Amino acid sequence: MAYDLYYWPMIQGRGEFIRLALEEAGAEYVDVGRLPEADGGGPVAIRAFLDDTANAHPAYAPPILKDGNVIIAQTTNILGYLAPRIGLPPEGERGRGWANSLQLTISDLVVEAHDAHHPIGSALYYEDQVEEAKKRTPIFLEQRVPKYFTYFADVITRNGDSDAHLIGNAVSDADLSLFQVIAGLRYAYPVAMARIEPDYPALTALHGTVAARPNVAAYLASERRIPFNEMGIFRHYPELDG
Ligand SMILES: N[C@@H](CCC(=O)N[C@@H](CS)C(=O)NCC(=O)O)C(=O)O
Repeated sequence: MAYDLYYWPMIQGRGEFIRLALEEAGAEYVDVGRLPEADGGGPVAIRAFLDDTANAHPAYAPPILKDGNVIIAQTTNILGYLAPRIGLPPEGERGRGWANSLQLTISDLVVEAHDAHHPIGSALYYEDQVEEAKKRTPIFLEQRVPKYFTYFADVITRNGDSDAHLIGNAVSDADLSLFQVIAGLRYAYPVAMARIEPDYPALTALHGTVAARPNVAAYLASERRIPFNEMGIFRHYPELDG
């Protein structure tokens, strides 16, 4: 039976971490929000799912995964549930605990990436907080990104795999998520990333390893991959780059 992914259809957002895992594994899934409204999709379907009072385990926010009558929310939680079921490593309690630690750290970085352009409030327009974003983004790029990158590059080095995986010698859900963050930061900050990334060749190698996976490459080239845009987590505002 196909998994149902409930996520906003106009952005990659946090739904992309789930899409990438499902795509790499070749798992069958329905991206409910991207179906036409006439077929039960669109943002209306996501809203209706969130508001469904019959749901005993209501989710606070998308992404949400439905597997039969199992409903799971929170990106890292979803990936922890999905990975062993769709054949993504690592296996076992110890391995999954490590993967989840990495996913939660990636998720912290994702929050900071979002808050760099929305430092005052996510419900406000970017235009209403540009001046604050201009103060926060240099700190994000000069202090926080290098600190996270140093950490992840160290994890790759300690893992010791020549293809730059975070865990073991095969692509895990953690690799897929870190790939997405690197891709997002490259989109949002081409100038700054051209300066920062060369200090972290292990991360460039991980990005290349994941992008070359046949299922990932096919997905990235397909219409299923929503282009980055200025509604998502990683937004390109030239005045914040550099
Ligand atoms: N910690 C949650 C965050 C979920 C989240 O913030 N979802 C966003 C879209 S990416 C949303 O719709 N948020 C609505 C809100 O926070 O009010 C996760 O990792 O899944």
